[in-house]
Parts: sequence; structure tokens; C-alpha cells
Amino acid sequence: MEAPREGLERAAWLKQRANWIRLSAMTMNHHAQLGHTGGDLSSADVLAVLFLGGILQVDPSGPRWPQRDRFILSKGHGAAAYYSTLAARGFFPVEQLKTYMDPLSMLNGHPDRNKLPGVEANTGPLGHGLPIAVGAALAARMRKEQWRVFVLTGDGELQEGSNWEAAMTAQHYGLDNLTVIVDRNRIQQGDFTENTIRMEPLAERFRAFGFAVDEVDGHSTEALYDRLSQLPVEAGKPSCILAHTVKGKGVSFAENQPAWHHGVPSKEQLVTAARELGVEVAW
Ligand SMILES: Cc1ncc(C[n+]2csc(CCOP(=O)(O)OP(=O)(O)O)c2C)c(N)n1
Ligand SMILES: [Mg+2]
Repeated sequence: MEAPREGLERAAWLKQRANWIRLSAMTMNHHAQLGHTGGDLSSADVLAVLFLGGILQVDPSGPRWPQRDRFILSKGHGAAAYYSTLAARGFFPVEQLKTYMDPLSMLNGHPDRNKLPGVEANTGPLGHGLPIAVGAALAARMRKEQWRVFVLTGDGELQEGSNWEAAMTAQHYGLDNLTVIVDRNRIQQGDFTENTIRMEPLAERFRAFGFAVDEVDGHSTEALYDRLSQLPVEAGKPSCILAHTVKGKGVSFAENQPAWHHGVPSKEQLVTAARELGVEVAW
């Protein structure tokens, strides 16, 4: 289960794990006949690098270990990819993924910290993850503790004003223990972001709010690993990593298609996806 230590070998291993996360999430969405396939697929490489690449200091055998890094999935609708990642990291058995959205399952359509080990915050209503993360990062600062806070947001999600209130607060306190990663897949629910509420110039906007910003290919496990293993981007400032991604990444019929925001794969489509992703079956 350990990621190989050397560059290209590690990057290839993480890509294979990310593709397993993709097929697992699609299988879960098929099981539930609900879900958010496009955003699951765009975030898989980021999640794999964070949790399986050893970036996050977490302990699956002690999920509430006080010194752990905190990760918040602000785009809570990406739950299937997140749960698959947590299971792959050992927070709970992979077999449990088969219960996604079943009555009484711990695996709700959106993450619940009171049910599932490894989940730090209940999310789903967009625009709450960054505010919670800022509070957590401030708490670490006040207690003089070394743990860090990571939050993954959608790009359409950044249209929620609460993010920008939180960003102002993060810069005011110079929270360089906070990293926001944006899944910049350019699609929200129903349409492209730039046709809905324009996001650009997004990097400049974060800079104007006091963040040190860097941009990365959100599907290069090598580039993600290199970037995320050298944080903060700048001492004294919160970090923002714009991860340029493709919604539906890795599966031809879903790539860059707004309809796949909450598209559910058929049995036949799962077979095609498995072939394209190079994964036999997820579980
Ligand atoms: C406050 C709020 N409004 C609306 C929704 C419904 N909703 C769920 S996902 C989504 C689109 C999110 O797009 P984006 O942030 O770009 O996510 P991704 O592309 O990564 O799936 C919307 C509008 C919600 N969950 N919360
Ligand atoms: Mg998006």
C-alpha cells in the first residue's frame, strides 16, 4: 500500500490509484443511481496525491489523532471519490463502499463527520469548507500547533460569497498553515463557469485577497506531488493551488460534458470506463 519513494515510479503508482478511485466512484454512483460523476473524476488525482502520496499527515488507526493534518472536502458532492480515497488509505474497509447511499449506511450522499472516520467536516451545501478551514487553521495558530489545513473546493463553488469573507480572514491572520486547492474543471452544475458567473482572472483574485497562488496540472500526479510537498507557496501567506482539471477526466463519454455533473453510468458505460481507465473492477 506504501507509495514508492522515487519520482516517476511514484507518479505512475499514484495515477493507477487515482484511476481505481475513478472506477470505484463510478461503480458507487451506478449502485446508488445517483451521484456526481464529473466532479468525482476531476478530483481523483488530487485526492490520491494528498491521501496516498503521503502529503497529509493522517493516521487511519487513530482518525482523531490531535496532531493530524485536517482535510476538508468543501465540494461535498464529490463524496464517492472521497470515500473511495479514504477506504484506499485504510480508514474503513473497501467492502463498505458497496453500501453507498443505502438506508442506514455511513456513506451518505454527502460526507458526515459523525458517521465516517477520516471526515473532518459535514459538507454539501457549497461555500462552507473554506470558512471552516480558516477557523481550524486559526485554532492551530492560536495553540501554536504544527498541523496544517487543506481544503478542496469546486470552481463554481467559489461563486459563493462566504469563500471571499473567509479568504479575507485568512490573509488578515497570515494563515500560511492553510492551503486551498481549487478543482478548476471549468464546469459547474448545468454549464461552463465562464457562461454562468465568470471566474477569471481567478489567480489574480486570490492574489488580491492576500493568497500566494500557484497553478498546476491537476491530472499530473508528479506535478501535484512536487507542488503539494513544498508548502506554503510563500511564508506568511495562505496558499492557493489552482489545479487545472477536466470534468469527467479519464472517461471519454464524460469528459468536459456539463451533463455528466450528475450523470449516472449504466452497466455498459462502467465496462467502457474500466477499459479506458485500465482498471479491471474497483471492488
Ligand atoms: C449552496 C449550494 N447551492 C447549490 C448546490 C447544488 N449544487 C451541487 S454541486 C453544484 C455545482 C458545483 O460546481 P463546482 O463547484 O464547479 O463543482 P465540480 O465541478 O467540482 O463538481 C451545485 C450548484 C449546493 N450543493 N449548495
Ligand atoms: Mg467545477
